[in-house]
Amino acid sequence: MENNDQNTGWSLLGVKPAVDLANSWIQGDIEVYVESYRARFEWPPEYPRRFNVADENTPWEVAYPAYAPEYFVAPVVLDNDCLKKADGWADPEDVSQVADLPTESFEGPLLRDEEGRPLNPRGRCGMTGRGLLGKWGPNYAADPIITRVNERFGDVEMLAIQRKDNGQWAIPGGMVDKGEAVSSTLSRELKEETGVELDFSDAKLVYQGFVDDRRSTDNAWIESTVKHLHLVGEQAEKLELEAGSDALSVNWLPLTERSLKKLYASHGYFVVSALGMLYKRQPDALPAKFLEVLASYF
Ligand code: RP5
Repeated sequence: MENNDQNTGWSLLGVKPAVDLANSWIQGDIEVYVESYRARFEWPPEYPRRFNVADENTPWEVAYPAYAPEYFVAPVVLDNDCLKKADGWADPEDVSQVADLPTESFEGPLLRDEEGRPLNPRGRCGMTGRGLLGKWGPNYAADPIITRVNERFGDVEMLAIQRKDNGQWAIPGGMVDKGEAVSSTLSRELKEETGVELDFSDAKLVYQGFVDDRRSTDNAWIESTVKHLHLVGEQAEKLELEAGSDALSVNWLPLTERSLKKLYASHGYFVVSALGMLYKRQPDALPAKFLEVLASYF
């Protein structure tokens, strides 16, 4: 007999265990956690080498007397100290001078070290200081995910930028400016990086929390609000794309197992989550063959 489960739409898949896993995850039975991997094993070229932290030594609760990470704050961060420069976007280097140092983030209450510096909720990263990040503690970002189905090829695509800093494809997200509402950041970043103007009032919330970004340190990291808009029909066709100053290029990126896994930071996970949520709300919004791609992410 043919292996076709008409009711679920998983019939073309031939990778049952992964599909079962994906299905359970889409139904909300499995919680996926964004772990720190890039935050421990990757870093931008201007960073010193990270201290190598094994999985079991990552949590702050685990005593690790041999831990001796380097302290690093990039010169561009020191040059943008808001107490020294009128339009500076960075906190002062002396953490005790930060007026509104957060005590909690999307990840919950924050620990501090003996100097009063906030501690990364995912544990040790192999480097102290702020690296390239301006804020002590959480540095808030916003990530607008825009997807569509390419009717010609039957692919699911996302509006993606190629980042200037490392050439990786990414969601066109960015940092939330001081006093800015996240909904404004989503549309501002999308416009600045892709030339596209969209209203996010109906966008679906996908995720709020830690991003596994290679700029992370023990004392500074990125947390993002991720929202999703899935475009259909003319709305998806008529957008005119223009790469902004932070992007090498902008394009509709076909989503495959490989392209999703190669996205910047935790962006692959965010996009898979957004599309899993869409599938749960509206199973016919995605071509059946795309479910294989979602399943392959696990
Ligand atoms: C990622 O870095 C976030 O998910 C967001 O996409 C991005 C913000 O940093 P910039 O693009 O402004 O460098 O961690």
